[in-house]
Amino acid sequence: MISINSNLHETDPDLSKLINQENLRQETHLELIASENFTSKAVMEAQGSVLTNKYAEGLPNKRYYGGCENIDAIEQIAISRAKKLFNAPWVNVQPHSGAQANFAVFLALLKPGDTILGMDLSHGGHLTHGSPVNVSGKWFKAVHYGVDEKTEMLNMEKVREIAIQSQPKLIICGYSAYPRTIDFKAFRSIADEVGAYLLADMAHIAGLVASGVHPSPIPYCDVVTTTTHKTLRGPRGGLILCRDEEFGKRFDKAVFPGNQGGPLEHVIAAKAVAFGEALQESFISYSRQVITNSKALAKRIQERGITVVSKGTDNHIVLLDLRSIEMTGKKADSLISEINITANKNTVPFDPESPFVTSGLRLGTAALTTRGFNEKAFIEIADVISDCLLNPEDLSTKKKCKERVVSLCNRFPLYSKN
Ligand code: DSN
Repeated sequence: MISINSNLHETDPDLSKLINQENLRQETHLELIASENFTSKAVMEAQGSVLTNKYAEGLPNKRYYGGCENIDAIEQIAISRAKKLFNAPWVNVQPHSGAQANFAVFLALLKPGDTILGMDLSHGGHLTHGSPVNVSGKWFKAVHYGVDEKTEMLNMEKVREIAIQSQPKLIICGYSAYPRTIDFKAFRSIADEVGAYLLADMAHIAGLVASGVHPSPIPYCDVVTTTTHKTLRGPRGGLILCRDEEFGKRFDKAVFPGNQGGPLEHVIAAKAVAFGEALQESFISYSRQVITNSKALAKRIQERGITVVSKGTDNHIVLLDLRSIEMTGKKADSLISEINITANKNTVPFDPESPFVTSGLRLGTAALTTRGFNEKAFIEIADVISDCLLNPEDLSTKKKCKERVVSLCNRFPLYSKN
């Protein structure tokens, strides 16, 4: 008989088997999706705890439910650690995701029909920054800036011109496929000039910001959103930060009751664990290594004759422009998946292909750096990817590439067995 004390493999063997298979997949594949990472066992332990049973609508010590004394202490730890980590006077740790954090900001600062200015999705922006298929593009008048066609980097004078022309109420910076440093100070000056609020969505670079290896948006932006699971290496979730405590209260209301009900306190506990880990010295070394690895990967791939967007990287992202080898992102994605490498096809700036086909492949170094991969290992990964993409029809190359991937995975095991 199944009881609440039964283990998953007794209650639901099918699901248990699939989780074990996914565990094996993660161990035996090279994870290069730029938005993914591997959390610690401690983070997963907190997330898989009894905290999942508890309702706690409201904020610490201001709840709509009884029995919240432990939850309050846990959420308060998450808040204090996030404040310390990002040097932010106000934070809300409750957003279920980055998309919901962004929506809470829109709810707090905008009315339907207002103009927002963000980066074009096809140039590296995010769905929630005004894409026509997202609520941000349906309910607001979304205007976009892109990167410069020649440098494939942001041209702040061009962003300024578009801002002056469109007079947005909110300017969004922070991206999903932009490999270069973001000049938050320049964005602030444009926002001031046109009287707009400034939002940084630092989801991709949050871990790098926490470690001080990328400039922080906090001093320059009215509000900052992030996910917690990318370079920050926490559980899947969102976070809102702000430099002004009074202003921050608007976002508290927009998260709850504006946009969410009961917070996921088990996830908030896991966020607290991750923030605690990110406050350690070792996390700074980790973030530095993420960038060292990324630069090594970009350099080697370019030496092998594959174009890298903007000719390099300053963060964890390396975006390949496969037009240089007359291949689509879709084909490249499928080729590397055959040799146990996981990444994603991605548009490149001014891409002639559709978002489903694309001309790019987005790679990221955060996850494998957690596994212990150093720049030497990343040079080997660059060679394996190049061999695979440059010889798409050669079965013997494919076989050798896969053997090298297996050997790399064995050399850098993911989770210990105990
Ligand atoms: N879809 C995520 C990414 O892969 O960058 C961002 O939300």
